[in-house]
Formats: sequence, C-alpha cells, structure tokens
Amino acid sequence: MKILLYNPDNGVTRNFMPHLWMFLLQALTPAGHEVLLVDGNAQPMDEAGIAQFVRDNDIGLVGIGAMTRMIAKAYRMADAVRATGVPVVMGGPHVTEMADEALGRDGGPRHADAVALGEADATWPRIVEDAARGQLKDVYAPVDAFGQESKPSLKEYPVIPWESIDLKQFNLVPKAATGLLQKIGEGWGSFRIIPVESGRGCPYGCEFCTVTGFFGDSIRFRTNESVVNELLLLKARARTEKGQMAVFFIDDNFAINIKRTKSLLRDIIAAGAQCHWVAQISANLLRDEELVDLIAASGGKWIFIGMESIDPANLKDVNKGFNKPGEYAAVLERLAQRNVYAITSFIFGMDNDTVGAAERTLEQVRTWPPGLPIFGLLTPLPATPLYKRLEKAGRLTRPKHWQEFIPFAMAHTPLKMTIDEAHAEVNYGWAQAYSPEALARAVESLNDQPLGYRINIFIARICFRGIYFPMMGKMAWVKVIAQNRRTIFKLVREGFKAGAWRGAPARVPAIPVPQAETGEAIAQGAES
Ligand code: B12
Ligand code: SF4
Repeated sequence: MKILLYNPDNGVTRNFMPHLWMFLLQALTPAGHEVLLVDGNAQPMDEAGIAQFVRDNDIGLVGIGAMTRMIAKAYRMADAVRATGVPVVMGGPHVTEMADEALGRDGGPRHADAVALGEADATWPRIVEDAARGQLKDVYAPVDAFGQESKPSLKEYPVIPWESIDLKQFNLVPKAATGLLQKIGEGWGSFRIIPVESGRGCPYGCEFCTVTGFFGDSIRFRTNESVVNELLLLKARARTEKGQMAVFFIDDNFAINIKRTKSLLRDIIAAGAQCHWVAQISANLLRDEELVDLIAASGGKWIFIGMESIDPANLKDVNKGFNKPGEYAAVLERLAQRNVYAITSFIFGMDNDTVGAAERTLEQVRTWPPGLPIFGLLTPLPATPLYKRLEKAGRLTRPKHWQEFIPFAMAHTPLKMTIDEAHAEVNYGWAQAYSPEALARAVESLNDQPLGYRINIFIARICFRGIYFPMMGKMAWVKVIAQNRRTIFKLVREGFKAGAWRGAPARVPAIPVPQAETGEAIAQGAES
C-alpha cells in the first residue's frame, strides 16, 4: 500500500522546518508499504491538489497531523481526500484532545476515518496493517496489555534513514540563489534545519501548555549513542550534498536533566558530531556555566527561552513562577560570552498585563545582548488548564477559535485591558523590535565580533520579522531590503575589508554574572 503523510500549513504562515512526526512514522512503517511525505509548509497544496496527488499516486491511506492552528486546514484537506474514497487517519496534539470533533461525534461533520491518540510510535504499525486489510478502527489509543496508557520509552528509537530521505522540499536556500551561492562558497547549495528529539515530556504543567497533558510528566530520553549516530548521519548527508545543515533539538526542555544533557553534549563532542544547533532550554537551567560551555563547544548557536513575561505576577498566574525575570539579563550575557544567542519568547494579554506591557518589555530587551525577541498572545488551547479556567469564568470570546484561524488574535478577554489593546501591544512589540533602527542596533552591538556574526544576526532578524510581517512575494522583500539599506551597505563595505571575517574575541561581560547553580537531577523549568 502507498501511504501519504501530510502536514498542513495554517493557511497564513509557513514553518521553516519539517515536522519530525512524518519522518518518525515513516521509519516506523512496517515493511512492504511505501510512504510519501508532503509538508504543506514547504510544498503548498490545496484541496484539489491533495485529491489529485492521491489519485495520481494511487495512495491507499493518508495520515494527517496538525497543531490546533492548522486544524481547520487539516480538516478541509482530509475532507478532500475522503471524497476520493481514500481513508484518512489523523493524529497530533489537537485531535488527541478533540477526537470527537475529528470523528464527527460532536454533532459536526466527520473529517477522519480514524484518530491516533497521543504518541503513535506503537500504534502506527497497527493502523497501517488495519488500513491495508480495510479494517480501520475509529480510535487508536496507546495502551498496554492491561489497558493502561503506555508511553514509548525512547530507548529503542528507530533509525531515521536521513541518508536516503528526499529532502528537496525542505531546502531553505531560495531556488534563485542556489546557483550563485554554489559558485561563491562551496557548501551552500542547500541549507536545511532538521528536527531531532533527544527526549520527551515535561513535568511543569504551565497553564497554557498542552505538553504536560500530552506527553505526560514522565520524562524519557533516547540513548546518547542513538542521538550521536543521528547527528553523524545528518552531517554525512550534508557533506555528500555539499550543503549546510543545522539541527533543532525539539525537546521541550533540552536540559531538563542537566547531568544527562551534559553527558550527551560530551559524547557529541567526543564523536566529532558537533553541528550548529538550536534548542529550547529554560532560563533557570542556564545558570550552569559548565552546561553553557558544553552548549557552545558542541555547536549550540541559538537557545529558545520561553520568558513569557517580565512580570512575576503574570508568571505566577500561569504556573510558570520558576521563571525569574531578575536573572534573564545574566543568563543571556552568559550565553553571549560564548557567542550563543537567544530567541526570547514573550506572551502579551496575560491577566496582569496593562497597556504599555510591550514597551516595558522592550525597555529590558534593549539592555540585553542582541537576540531574536518574539511576541505572541495568550491562547487557550483545547484541554489546557487555561482553557478550562477561562471557559468556567465565561471569558472565552471565540471558544472554537481553531475553526477559523486568525494569526495574533485573542480568543478571550484579558483582565486589565481590552482585546484590541492586547493586539496593539503585540503589534508594537514586533514593529519596534524589528524596525530598521532596531536591526541596525543589533548589528552594531556585535561590532567587536567577526563580520559573520553580524551578518548572522541581521539575516536571522530579517527572517524572524516575517513571523509577524509575512514577506510574501518579491515586492515585500524589496521593501524590507530598501528599509534596511544602510545596515546592508555597511555590512557589504566591511566584507571587503581585510580581516573582517577573522577571529572571535571572547566578549567581556557587560554585567556581573552570578555563580552557577547546578541542578544535577531533574531540574526546574522547561520551555516550548
Ligand atoms: C518543534 C515545535 C515547533 C516548531 C515547528 C514545528 C516543526 N516543524 O517541528 C516551531 C518552533 C516553528 C513551532 C512553532 C509553534 N508551535 Co510548536 N512545537 C514544537 C514542539 C516543541 C515539538 C514538535 C515535535 O516534533 N514533537 C515530537 C513529535 C514526535 O511529537 P508529535 O509531533 O506530537 O508527534 C507524535 C504524535 O502526536 C503523533 N502524531 C503526530 N502527528 C500525527 C499524524 C498521524 C497521521 C498519526 C497517526 C500520528 C501523529 O505521533 C507522533 C509520534 O508519537 C512541540 C512540543 C512537543 N514536544 O511536541 C510544540 C507544539 C507542537 N507547538 C505548539 C505551539 C502552540 C506552537 C506555536 C503556535 C507557538 C506560538 N505561539 O507561536 C507555533 C506555531 C507555528 C505555526 N507555523 O503556526 C503546541 C501545539 C499545541 C496545539 N494544541 O496545537 C505544542 C504542542 C507545544 C505547546 N506548548 O503546547 N513549534
Ligand atoms: S515548561 Fe514549557 S513545555 Fe513545560 S509545561 Fe511549561 S511551557 Fe510547557
């Protein structure tokens, strides 16, 4: 049987990275079946397109996975597939919580023939065999022989055959630039960010997050060896293709167990498996100097930190009191000293937010080493404690907000400002943090660094700007380039100066860095 695994875009924005679940399920598919992958983020497709694809390729089963914000598109695509007579199985965080919606048991239309609840590593082979026999069940739940929920230990992790997977659709180098870049610099024919997981689970239960409910609070890790081998495989592939590759460790908190993370990073270094990587790590764990040293030595370049708010009252409200705004600056400085920078994520529209929250946040951000601040709105995702609290309080204004996805739009009323005011805060955050002046300041703040670092922060800022101000089409790019022409000219001019690309002096800390406080067992905090 031929199987199509499809991940939709949300119809508005597109991800920069393929989704791990597709590669994982492909690797877990029993022998004798062929699996094709289409990620709508890389290969846009509409309803007619998917129906045609299914017919042209003689597909016998379609698997669709989606987050809440992609679910409306996912349902439309599922409907189009089912109209061709091919069964659809859906999985992922949204349908796990809203299985009745997907199966049409809530009074609405049915979109899926079957739903895979929770982690599908063990159920996927069964689903495939049932589908091949024409005997799909409605619901597949990961349970053991006693009917108890069971979670994969990850000790036996499948080998994802990166050496042979068709990754063409995930190349981030624009087609028009590929030829030129290949001529300029060996190794820039392609650039891909590949998701790799080293563990699952987070015990913290932040009020707005689905992770604790979905993956459970038991943390599970792959063996160091299996992670290292995967990195070696990816590096070999990038070398063969004369391309570039970076890894996104998608663990909710890559350093949730500091001792184990250090041992993994040491093994990566020992095996020569270093590559440029990004990971999510909570601020409190980055107090550990040795951990930060190992991050830098193993290739860590960007750390995603879910700061959420600079207001401790807000953090307490959403059960994330382990974040200490007072230490954010020191943490970021500690990373920057090793030329590791942070993607700092903030949420507006929290219950203690008042008008001016964005400017107050930016005042702090401007004093920190340059990074990539991102701003979102508090969103009640289905089945989260936040959703339940707001529903009980009658504060949900769009209780089924996922049925019509609107980017950066509140679905409930904040306590101390209006919905419009919350929208204005998020707009202000993005507009100020990504203005040509802010970009110029970020580049200038790295004047003591080699040119490559300055170019890196500039390109990263331009790309991240697109999260809020989507840059669709050539004209949008021309406009952004024109607005930032001063910074671009400056970087180009410097590129011609001798020595501009050389040497990376150690940065002198701008502020005193408190001593490390290591947590060797399961440490506090996690991000996503
Ligand atoms: C990496 C990641 C991203 C990446 C993009 C996704 C990517 N390309 O991988 C980035 C960083 C861009 C991102 C962005 C966002 N993300 Co995100 N992200 C994740 C993260 C950390 C890992 C995803 C992952 O690969 N997990 C590991 C795989 C193995 O698990 P999985 O995807 O769940 O798949 C398993 C099962 O679900 C199931 N399954 C999944 N799909 C399918 C399909 C079929 C057919 C079957 C049978 C089974 C199945 O089988 C898999 C194996 O067990 C998750 C948290 C997490 N730990 O999962 C959040 C998570 C998915 N993100 C979330 C959110 C909210 C967002 C944002 C909206 C955040 C924001 N406010 O901006 C944005 C939206 C992006 C967009 N374009 O619209 C939420 C989604 C919750 C929800 N109900 O939708 C999560 C769960 C985190 C959270 N805090 O709750 N994210
Ligand atoms: S620490 Fe991160 S992953 Fe864990 S519950 Fe909180 S937001 Fe979710």
